[in-house]
Amino acid sequence: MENCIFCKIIAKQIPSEAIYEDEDLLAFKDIHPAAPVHFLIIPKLHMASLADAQPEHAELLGRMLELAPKLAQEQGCGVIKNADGSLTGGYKTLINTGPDGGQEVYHLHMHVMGGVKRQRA
Ligand code: DGP
Repeated sequence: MENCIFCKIIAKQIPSEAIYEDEDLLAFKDIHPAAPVHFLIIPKLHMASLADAQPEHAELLGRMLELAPKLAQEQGCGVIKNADGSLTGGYKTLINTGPDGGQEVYHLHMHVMGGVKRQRA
């Protein structure tokens, strides 16, 4: 998609710090991190926002959700089950959608943010 900054990142016309890539998805570090670990997962298919998702995109969206915990684990903020059964670690996943949702870049993306203790939203 012309003039889409994330399509340009996918096409390697703009550099990014990629942490994962396959034929359908790309994950790269956010340029303005809001947490010690902050990366974005995007589909290579240009879709402006979650509001444009159609039933045929269900598998792609599911793959984005499936990838988040794997990459969070690799990036050092995965959920850890302790010997006593308690949990530590973890991360926040966020999809800003539309102007009132705080979306700035109109290519669907999921934020994954971790590495800091947070209050519940
Ligand atoms: P959102 O408000 O959900 O649309 O957030 C867009 C995010 O994209 C924001 O946290 C900053 C990030 N971002 C914008 N431009 C670039 C870029 O050129 N490279 C990288 N790595 N991240 C970008």
